[in-house]
Amino acid sequence: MQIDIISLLPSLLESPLNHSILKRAQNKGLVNINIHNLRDYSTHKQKQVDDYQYGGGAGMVLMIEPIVNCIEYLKAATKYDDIIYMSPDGELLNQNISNEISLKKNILILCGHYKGIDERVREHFITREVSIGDYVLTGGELAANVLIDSVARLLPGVLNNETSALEDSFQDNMISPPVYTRPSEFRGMKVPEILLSGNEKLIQNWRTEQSIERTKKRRPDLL
Ligand code: 6GU
Repeated sequence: MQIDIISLLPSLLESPLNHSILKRAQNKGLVNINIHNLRDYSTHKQKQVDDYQYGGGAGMVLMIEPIVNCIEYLKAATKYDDIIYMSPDGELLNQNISNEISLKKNILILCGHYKGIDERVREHFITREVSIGDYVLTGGELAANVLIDSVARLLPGVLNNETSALEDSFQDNMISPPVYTRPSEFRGMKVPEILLSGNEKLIQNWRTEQSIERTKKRRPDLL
């Protein structure tokens, strides 16, 4: 999969992409992630990328020209399955959306800033708008990192255990059961006996039960 990101703050995106699982996924060639600095596509002398909004009001708006310059430059080399704008008024990210996006070959993600971007970009160039929750961030970068992380870990070969993404919370609209590791007893706090029993069938049943109980209690909206 190829993921291109357009951002005014590339360094804000970098760290999460260059550690642990995402770093390994890129090194293995399972995902190719490129960050493009929007400012490089400004044709202004001062590399301006934002301006006051028509009609008045506080807050700067990202201008259409540098964004379209950048999108068109990238589109000349790559055919994108989706051009995604990260925005708090987009569709709310969930596991289904991450699964769906993980099946695409090439995606382009645009991170907004300030008051937003010129609406004409959204109307004519963006194919999908994604939000990571009902709260406002200073820009789309952190949200893009969340989206990319949730998508990249689903790509074949990215996680060590082939089945582990399938058993995630939310993958079947259920919360995962609790997990434990050694020691089996710590300051009198014990691991549930059944997990030490070695009986796979009983353990599987227990996990399913726990999963249902937790979902009922914590996220009844999922049931
Ligand atoms: Cl995608 N962007 C911003 N700026 N704020 C958000 C968001 C995105 N998702 C939730 N809040």
